Amino acid sequence: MTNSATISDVSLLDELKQRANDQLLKWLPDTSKTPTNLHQAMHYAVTNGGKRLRPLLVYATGLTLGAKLEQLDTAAAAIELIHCYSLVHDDLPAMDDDDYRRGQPTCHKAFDEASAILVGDGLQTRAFEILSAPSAHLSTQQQLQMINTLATASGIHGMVGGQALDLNAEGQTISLEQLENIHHHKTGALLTASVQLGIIAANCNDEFTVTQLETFARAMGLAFQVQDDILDVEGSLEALGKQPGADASHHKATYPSLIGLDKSKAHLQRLYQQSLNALDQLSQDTSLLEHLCGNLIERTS
Ligand code: GRG
Repeated sequence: MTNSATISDVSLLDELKQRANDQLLKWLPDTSKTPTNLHQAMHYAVTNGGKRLRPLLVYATGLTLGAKLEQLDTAAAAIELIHCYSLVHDDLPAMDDDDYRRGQPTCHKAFDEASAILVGDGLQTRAFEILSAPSAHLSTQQQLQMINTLATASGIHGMVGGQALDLNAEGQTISLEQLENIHHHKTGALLTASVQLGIIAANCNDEFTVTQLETFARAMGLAFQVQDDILDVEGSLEALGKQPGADASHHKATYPSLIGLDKSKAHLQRLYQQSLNALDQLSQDTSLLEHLCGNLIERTS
């Protein structure tokens, strides 16, 4: 493993988060080179905190299946670049119009709107640039599969499509089924892609293993969103790094608004169990993925 931690050691997650941060710094543009304002804004949008959940899922899945860290590095960085771009664009006045993200002014507040749009564009294209660059650790077939997986999950069939559904639903009465569909696209697709990137890096073609991991990812992705909705009701400004109550003020349908807080919490526990059950079926040591999933359910930010 990285230093001394083994796959069942919780401290490995801290080491992997550090590795993800190092990778991101490696691929971000030089802030002393022109256009310096764009490069500085890109740094700001990526290095302003963040749990690095998606890179951690890439590393944890890959390591569980026997991949080497070097085979996971570009995928881990690329998916976080996509996630950071989505947050910058989501915070823009034309979308959620948020002033704070990760406890600091949003990118368009710290810089300006035009810069924030370009930051998102620059981060997104950089993700595919690094995934497609010549690699000493991945075959071209693996690279192509990774690019296809990330593009599909982040584009119209995934996150971008989900964001459109979400914007269309503002102020509307929607069913629980419609809400789940929005979340599977808007946030679930990228979380599932994180697991799929780890599977590709490990060259795992075992159908049963892939199905169980995708079942895990789907349940965990939804659990992540239910927890996000609960935090928007019960979370604090300090822990969240943004104002709670944003969903209600945007008249957004959420789990608490549709089924109430208690039922939302019970639903979260059910989804957590489903994700653990899927991992339980696997012959590999899945303790790293279990730790990560547990952290996610208990998160306060
Ligand atoms: C603008 C195309 C486009 C898409 C935006 C994901 C998304 C789509 C918007 C984010 C809106 C939001 C707050 C959704 C709730 C779930 C979520 C993605 C929370 C933020 O992710 P974390 O908790 O963030 O992983 P950190 O800051 O830890 O990286």
